[in-house]
Amino acid sequence: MFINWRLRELNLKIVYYGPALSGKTSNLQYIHDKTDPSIRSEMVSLKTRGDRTLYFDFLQLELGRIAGLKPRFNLYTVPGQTYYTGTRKLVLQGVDGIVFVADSQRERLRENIESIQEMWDNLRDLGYNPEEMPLVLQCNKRDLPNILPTSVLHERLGLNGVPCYESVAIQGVGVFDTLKAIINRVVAKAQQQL
Ligand SMILES: Nc1nc2c(ncn2[C@@H]2O[C@H](COP(=O)(O)OP(=O)(O)O)[C@@H](O)[C@H]2O)c(=O)[nH]1
Ligand SMILES: [Mg+2]
Repeated sequence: MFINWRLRELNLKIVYYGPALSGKTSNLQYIHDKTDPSIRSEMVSLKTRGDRTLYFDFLQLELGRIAGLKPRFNLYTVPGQTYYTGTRKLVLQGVDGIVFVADSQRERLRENIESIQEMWDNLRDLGYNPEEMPLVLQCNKRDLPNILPTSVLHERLGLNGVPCYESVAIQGVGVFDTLKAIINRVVAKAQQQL
C-alpha cells in the first residue's frame, strides 16, 4: 500500500498469480474490455512472439473512495513459465492481495501445486506473513470437459478457508466476481491500517 498524500491517492496492488496458461492475462483483458475507459488505464502487456506474457501485464482501475482517498487498484499478472521465477518474485513486491488463478484441468494439478508452493516461498522471502495476505482462489477453465471438482482443487492447493470462484475467463464468467472479492478483502485490510 502506497499513499500519495498530495494527490490523496491510495495505491493498492493486486497480483494474479498461477501457472503458465491458467488464464491470468485473460482476466485482465476482460476487465479492461468491459470497464469504462474513464476509470481505467490502457492495458500494458509485454508479450513474447508466442503471445505469452513475457514480464507482466498491468491495468490500473480507479474506484470509489476510502477515508477521503482515491483508491487506485494496480492489477498485475505474473509470467507463468518456470524459468521466470525471479520475475514472479519481483512482481510480488509490494503486493496487497492475490488472486491465485488455477487451471482446473486434471492434468494441470501438479503445475498448480508447484505454482502455489513457489508463491508461498516468494512471499516469505519478501518478508510477508502468507497467512495475513488477502487471497482469493479462482478455478478457471470450467468450460473444459476434463476438470477437477473445485472442492478437490481447493483442498489439494491447501486453500481451505480461502474463497473460491469458478470462472471461464475467456468468456468473462466469474471474472468480476473474483475481482470484487479480492478488492473487498484488500480494502478491508487497508482500512484497518489507515
Ligand atoms: N477453454 C478455456 N480457455 C481459456 C480460459 N481462460 C484462458 N484460456 C486460454 O488459455 C490460454 C492461456 O490464457 P492466458 O490468459 O494467456 O493465460 P496466462 O498464461 O495465465 O496469462 C489462452 O489460449 C486462452 O485463450 C478458459 O476459461 N477456458
Ligand atoms: Mg499471461
